[in-house]
Amino acid sequence: RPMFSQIPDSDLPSTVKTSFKITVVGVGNVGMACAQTCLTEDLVDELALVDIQADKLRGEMLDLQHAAAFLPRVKIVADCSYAVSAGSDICIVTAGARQREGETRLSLLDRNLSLFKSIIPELVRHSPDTILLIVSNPVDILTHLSWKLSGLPPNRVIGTGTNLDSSRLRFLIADKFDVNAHNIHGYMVGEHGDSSVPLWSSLTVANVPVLNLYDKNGVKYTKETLKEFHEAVVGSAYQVIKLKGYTSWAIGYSTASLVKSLLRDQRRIHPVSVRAKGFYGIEHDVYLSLPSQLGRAGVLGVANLPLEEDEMQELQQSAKAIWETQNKLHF
Ligand code: 6V0
Repeated sequence: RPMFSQIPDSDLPSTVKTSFKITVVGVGNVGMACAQTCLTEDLVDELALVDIQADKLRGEMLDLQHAAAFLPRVKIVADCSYAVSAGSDICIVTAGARQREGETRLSLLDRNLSLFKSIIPELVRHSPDTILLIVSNPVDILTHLSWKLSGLPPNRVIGTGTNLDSSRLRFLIADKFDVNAHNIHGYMVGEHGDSSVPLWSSLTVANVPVLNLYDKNGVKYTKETLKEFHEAVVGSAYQVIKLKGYTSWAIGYSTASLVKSLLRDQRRIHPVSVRAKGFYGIEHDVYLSLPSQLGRAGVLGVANLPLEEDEMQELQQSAKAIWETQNKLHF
């Protein structure tokens, strides 16, 4: 079978741009971490910020502008009106109610639903060629909703999904083996959060399958013994929220890494939330994370990894869990 399956209806930009604009909607902890990381990584030429809190918005804009002497030259603008976002190559949406201590991502949904109805059509009206990158939770359902509301082809509506969960997993495994996380290759797929699926069968440490390795006591790693890593990943957002009230830095870096792959046409594979119907035997019309190749046109394809039977079943379960919640909504 081919390495990649193409996203249906994908469109390619006809011109090559060298100057990029991004918009960040929501200048809370997450939005500002995304904005700051994109600036630090020199990914944009113009940054627009949008929020409903006019004072906070202006304060954040000024604070970033005052870093001009330490950053590459970037035009930074902000307004409550979406006109300020016109001509964006990527719109990052972080607006929304924040997850409260102990609150599941899915229970956030109701609070974020009506908000998106006011945000997404406005973004697309001012930037018809944009790629939408959704961060707000529950990210998979809100990305699906954004796709519906936007009228854009599915390859241009992407959720940050398990890009962050996968980084958390790689960090924990790297820590265990005392190696650089870049030497850990592996993905978590499915729902961002509670029903996420770690693909242990393809996770490698310096190219050696983790399931071939032994721990310090000479005990071979198995899917069973690796379970604690998955549990730690699922619990890590709750843990950080309990400790500091919100999560921000890791999602900021995670989002900037996606922006880089998209704007710079890097064609790297990221586990991000894409329209999953038709891939890996998924029949439900849901967005969830699959290893996806990202480039200037958005999602270029979905990598066909060999999944073991139990992994495939868990992925189907994750799709079903999202579908059941999504079905209760009236879009
Ligand atoms: P926050 O600090 O409360 O910021 C939210 C911002 O959104 C505030 O500045 C609000 O004023 C603004 N806002 C609210 N309504 C609107 C609107 N209609 N239009 C424009 N702006 C609006 O929250 P925080 O930044 O901590 O989190 C934002 C979202 O990111 C939440 O939904 C989180 O659950 C989600 N996260 C998603 C992650 C992921 O991996 N996908 C990770 C972390 C947080």
